[in-house]
Amino acid sequence: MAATANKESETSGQLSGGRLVELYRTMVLSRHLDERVWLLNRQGKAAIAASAQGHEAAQVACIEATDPKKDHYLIYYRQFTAMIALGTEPEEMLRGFLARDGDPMSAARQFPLHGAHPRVDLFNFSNVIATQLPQAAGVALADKLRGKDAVTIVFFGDGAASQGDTHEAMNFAGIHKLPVVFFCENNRYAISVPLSRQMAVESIASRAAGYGFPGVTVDGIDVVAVHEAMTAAVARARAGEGPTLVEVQVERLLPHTTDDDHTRYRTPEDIAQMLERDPIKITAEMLKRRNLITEAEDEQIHSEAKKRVNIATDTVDAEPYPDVGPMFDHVTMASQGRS
Ligand SMILES: Cc1ncc(C[n+]2csc(CCOP(=O)(O)OP(=O)(O)O)c2C)c(N)n1
Ligand SMILES: [Mg+2]
Repeated sequence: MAATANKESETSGQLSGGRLVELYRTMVLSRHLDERVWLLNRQGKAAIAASAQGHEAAQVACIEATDPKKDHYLIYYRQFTAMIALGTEPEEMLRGFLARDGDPMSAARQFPLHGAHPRVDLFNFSNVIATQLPQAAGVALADKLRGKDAVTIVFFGDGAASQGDTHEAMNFAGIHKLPVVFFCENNRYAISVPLSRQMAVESIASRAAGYGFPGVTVDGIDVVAVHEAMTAAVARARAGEGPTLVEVQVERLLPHTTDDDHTRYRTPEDIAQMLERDPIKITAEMLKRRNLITEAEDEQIHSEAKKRVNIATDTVDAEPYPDVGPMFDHVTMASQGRS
């Protein structure tokens, strides 16, 4: 084992060296768990998955800038890393993918990872894109009316940015100066549709001007930059100054879902360039350059994550499927006595 690096004591923005390493640890756990889910899909055990590979740095830095004890989070289907950063255990994630009874989000009755997770304050969400944005404006309005010290963070993609719901939510939030941060993970694709076919403007952030609040574009593979932008946006919302649109430029390293093949619509050059922007690789290099971890410590972080994922997989794989009996519990038709 190589010698322990001479730790850098300086902070990056408000992030200490120690916190940066912890964020990287979460990113690596997310990556290994995400890879495992894709393997489980190929084994016929997990029905479908959308990956956060390429979005890890942005998500972990976003959550780090918030206060999970006070704030609210409305996610969509690609927030695998954010869910872990908020305290969702690997077993809980896998129970959804492997349709086990103990799935905390929907008791295995929905798409994997869909539903609500009250313990980590995740709202129920829809697979219908952009529906979470007006809901987030509503949550922020309720907090404002009640005088609560809470910020709502709503996650959405570049494709969702073109939906009417997004306009309505931002317009309303701008008018009422709501304590909400619109966090757009721009991976340049909405399934197979590239950004150039989704919008005629340079950036998603530029649209914020039309709603009367600031918009910023940040490199989403840079943990420090995303954290800084989110810290400013959250502070603005907490101070009663209103919303901010934070657009993070990320890469979708894998196809849209396990059902997709992106080599049918992305060029080999596009794929090669995107792979250069893998946030795990970039963050590891940054931590080593700053003497925050050694090569051996990096290997250890990876092996601990793999071990954690193996334990979670073995545990959940041995658990029972839900009984058929309560299948219609909580379903309106059944409760109305109709079959
Ligand atoms: C209203 C609506 N239209 C179409 C779809 C089908 N659909 C599912 S995901 C998706 C792409 C979303 O892209 P983006 O918002 O960029 O998020 P990403 O998957 O890239 O993270 C589409 C069009 C949907 N779920 N809901
Ligand atoms: Mg997208």
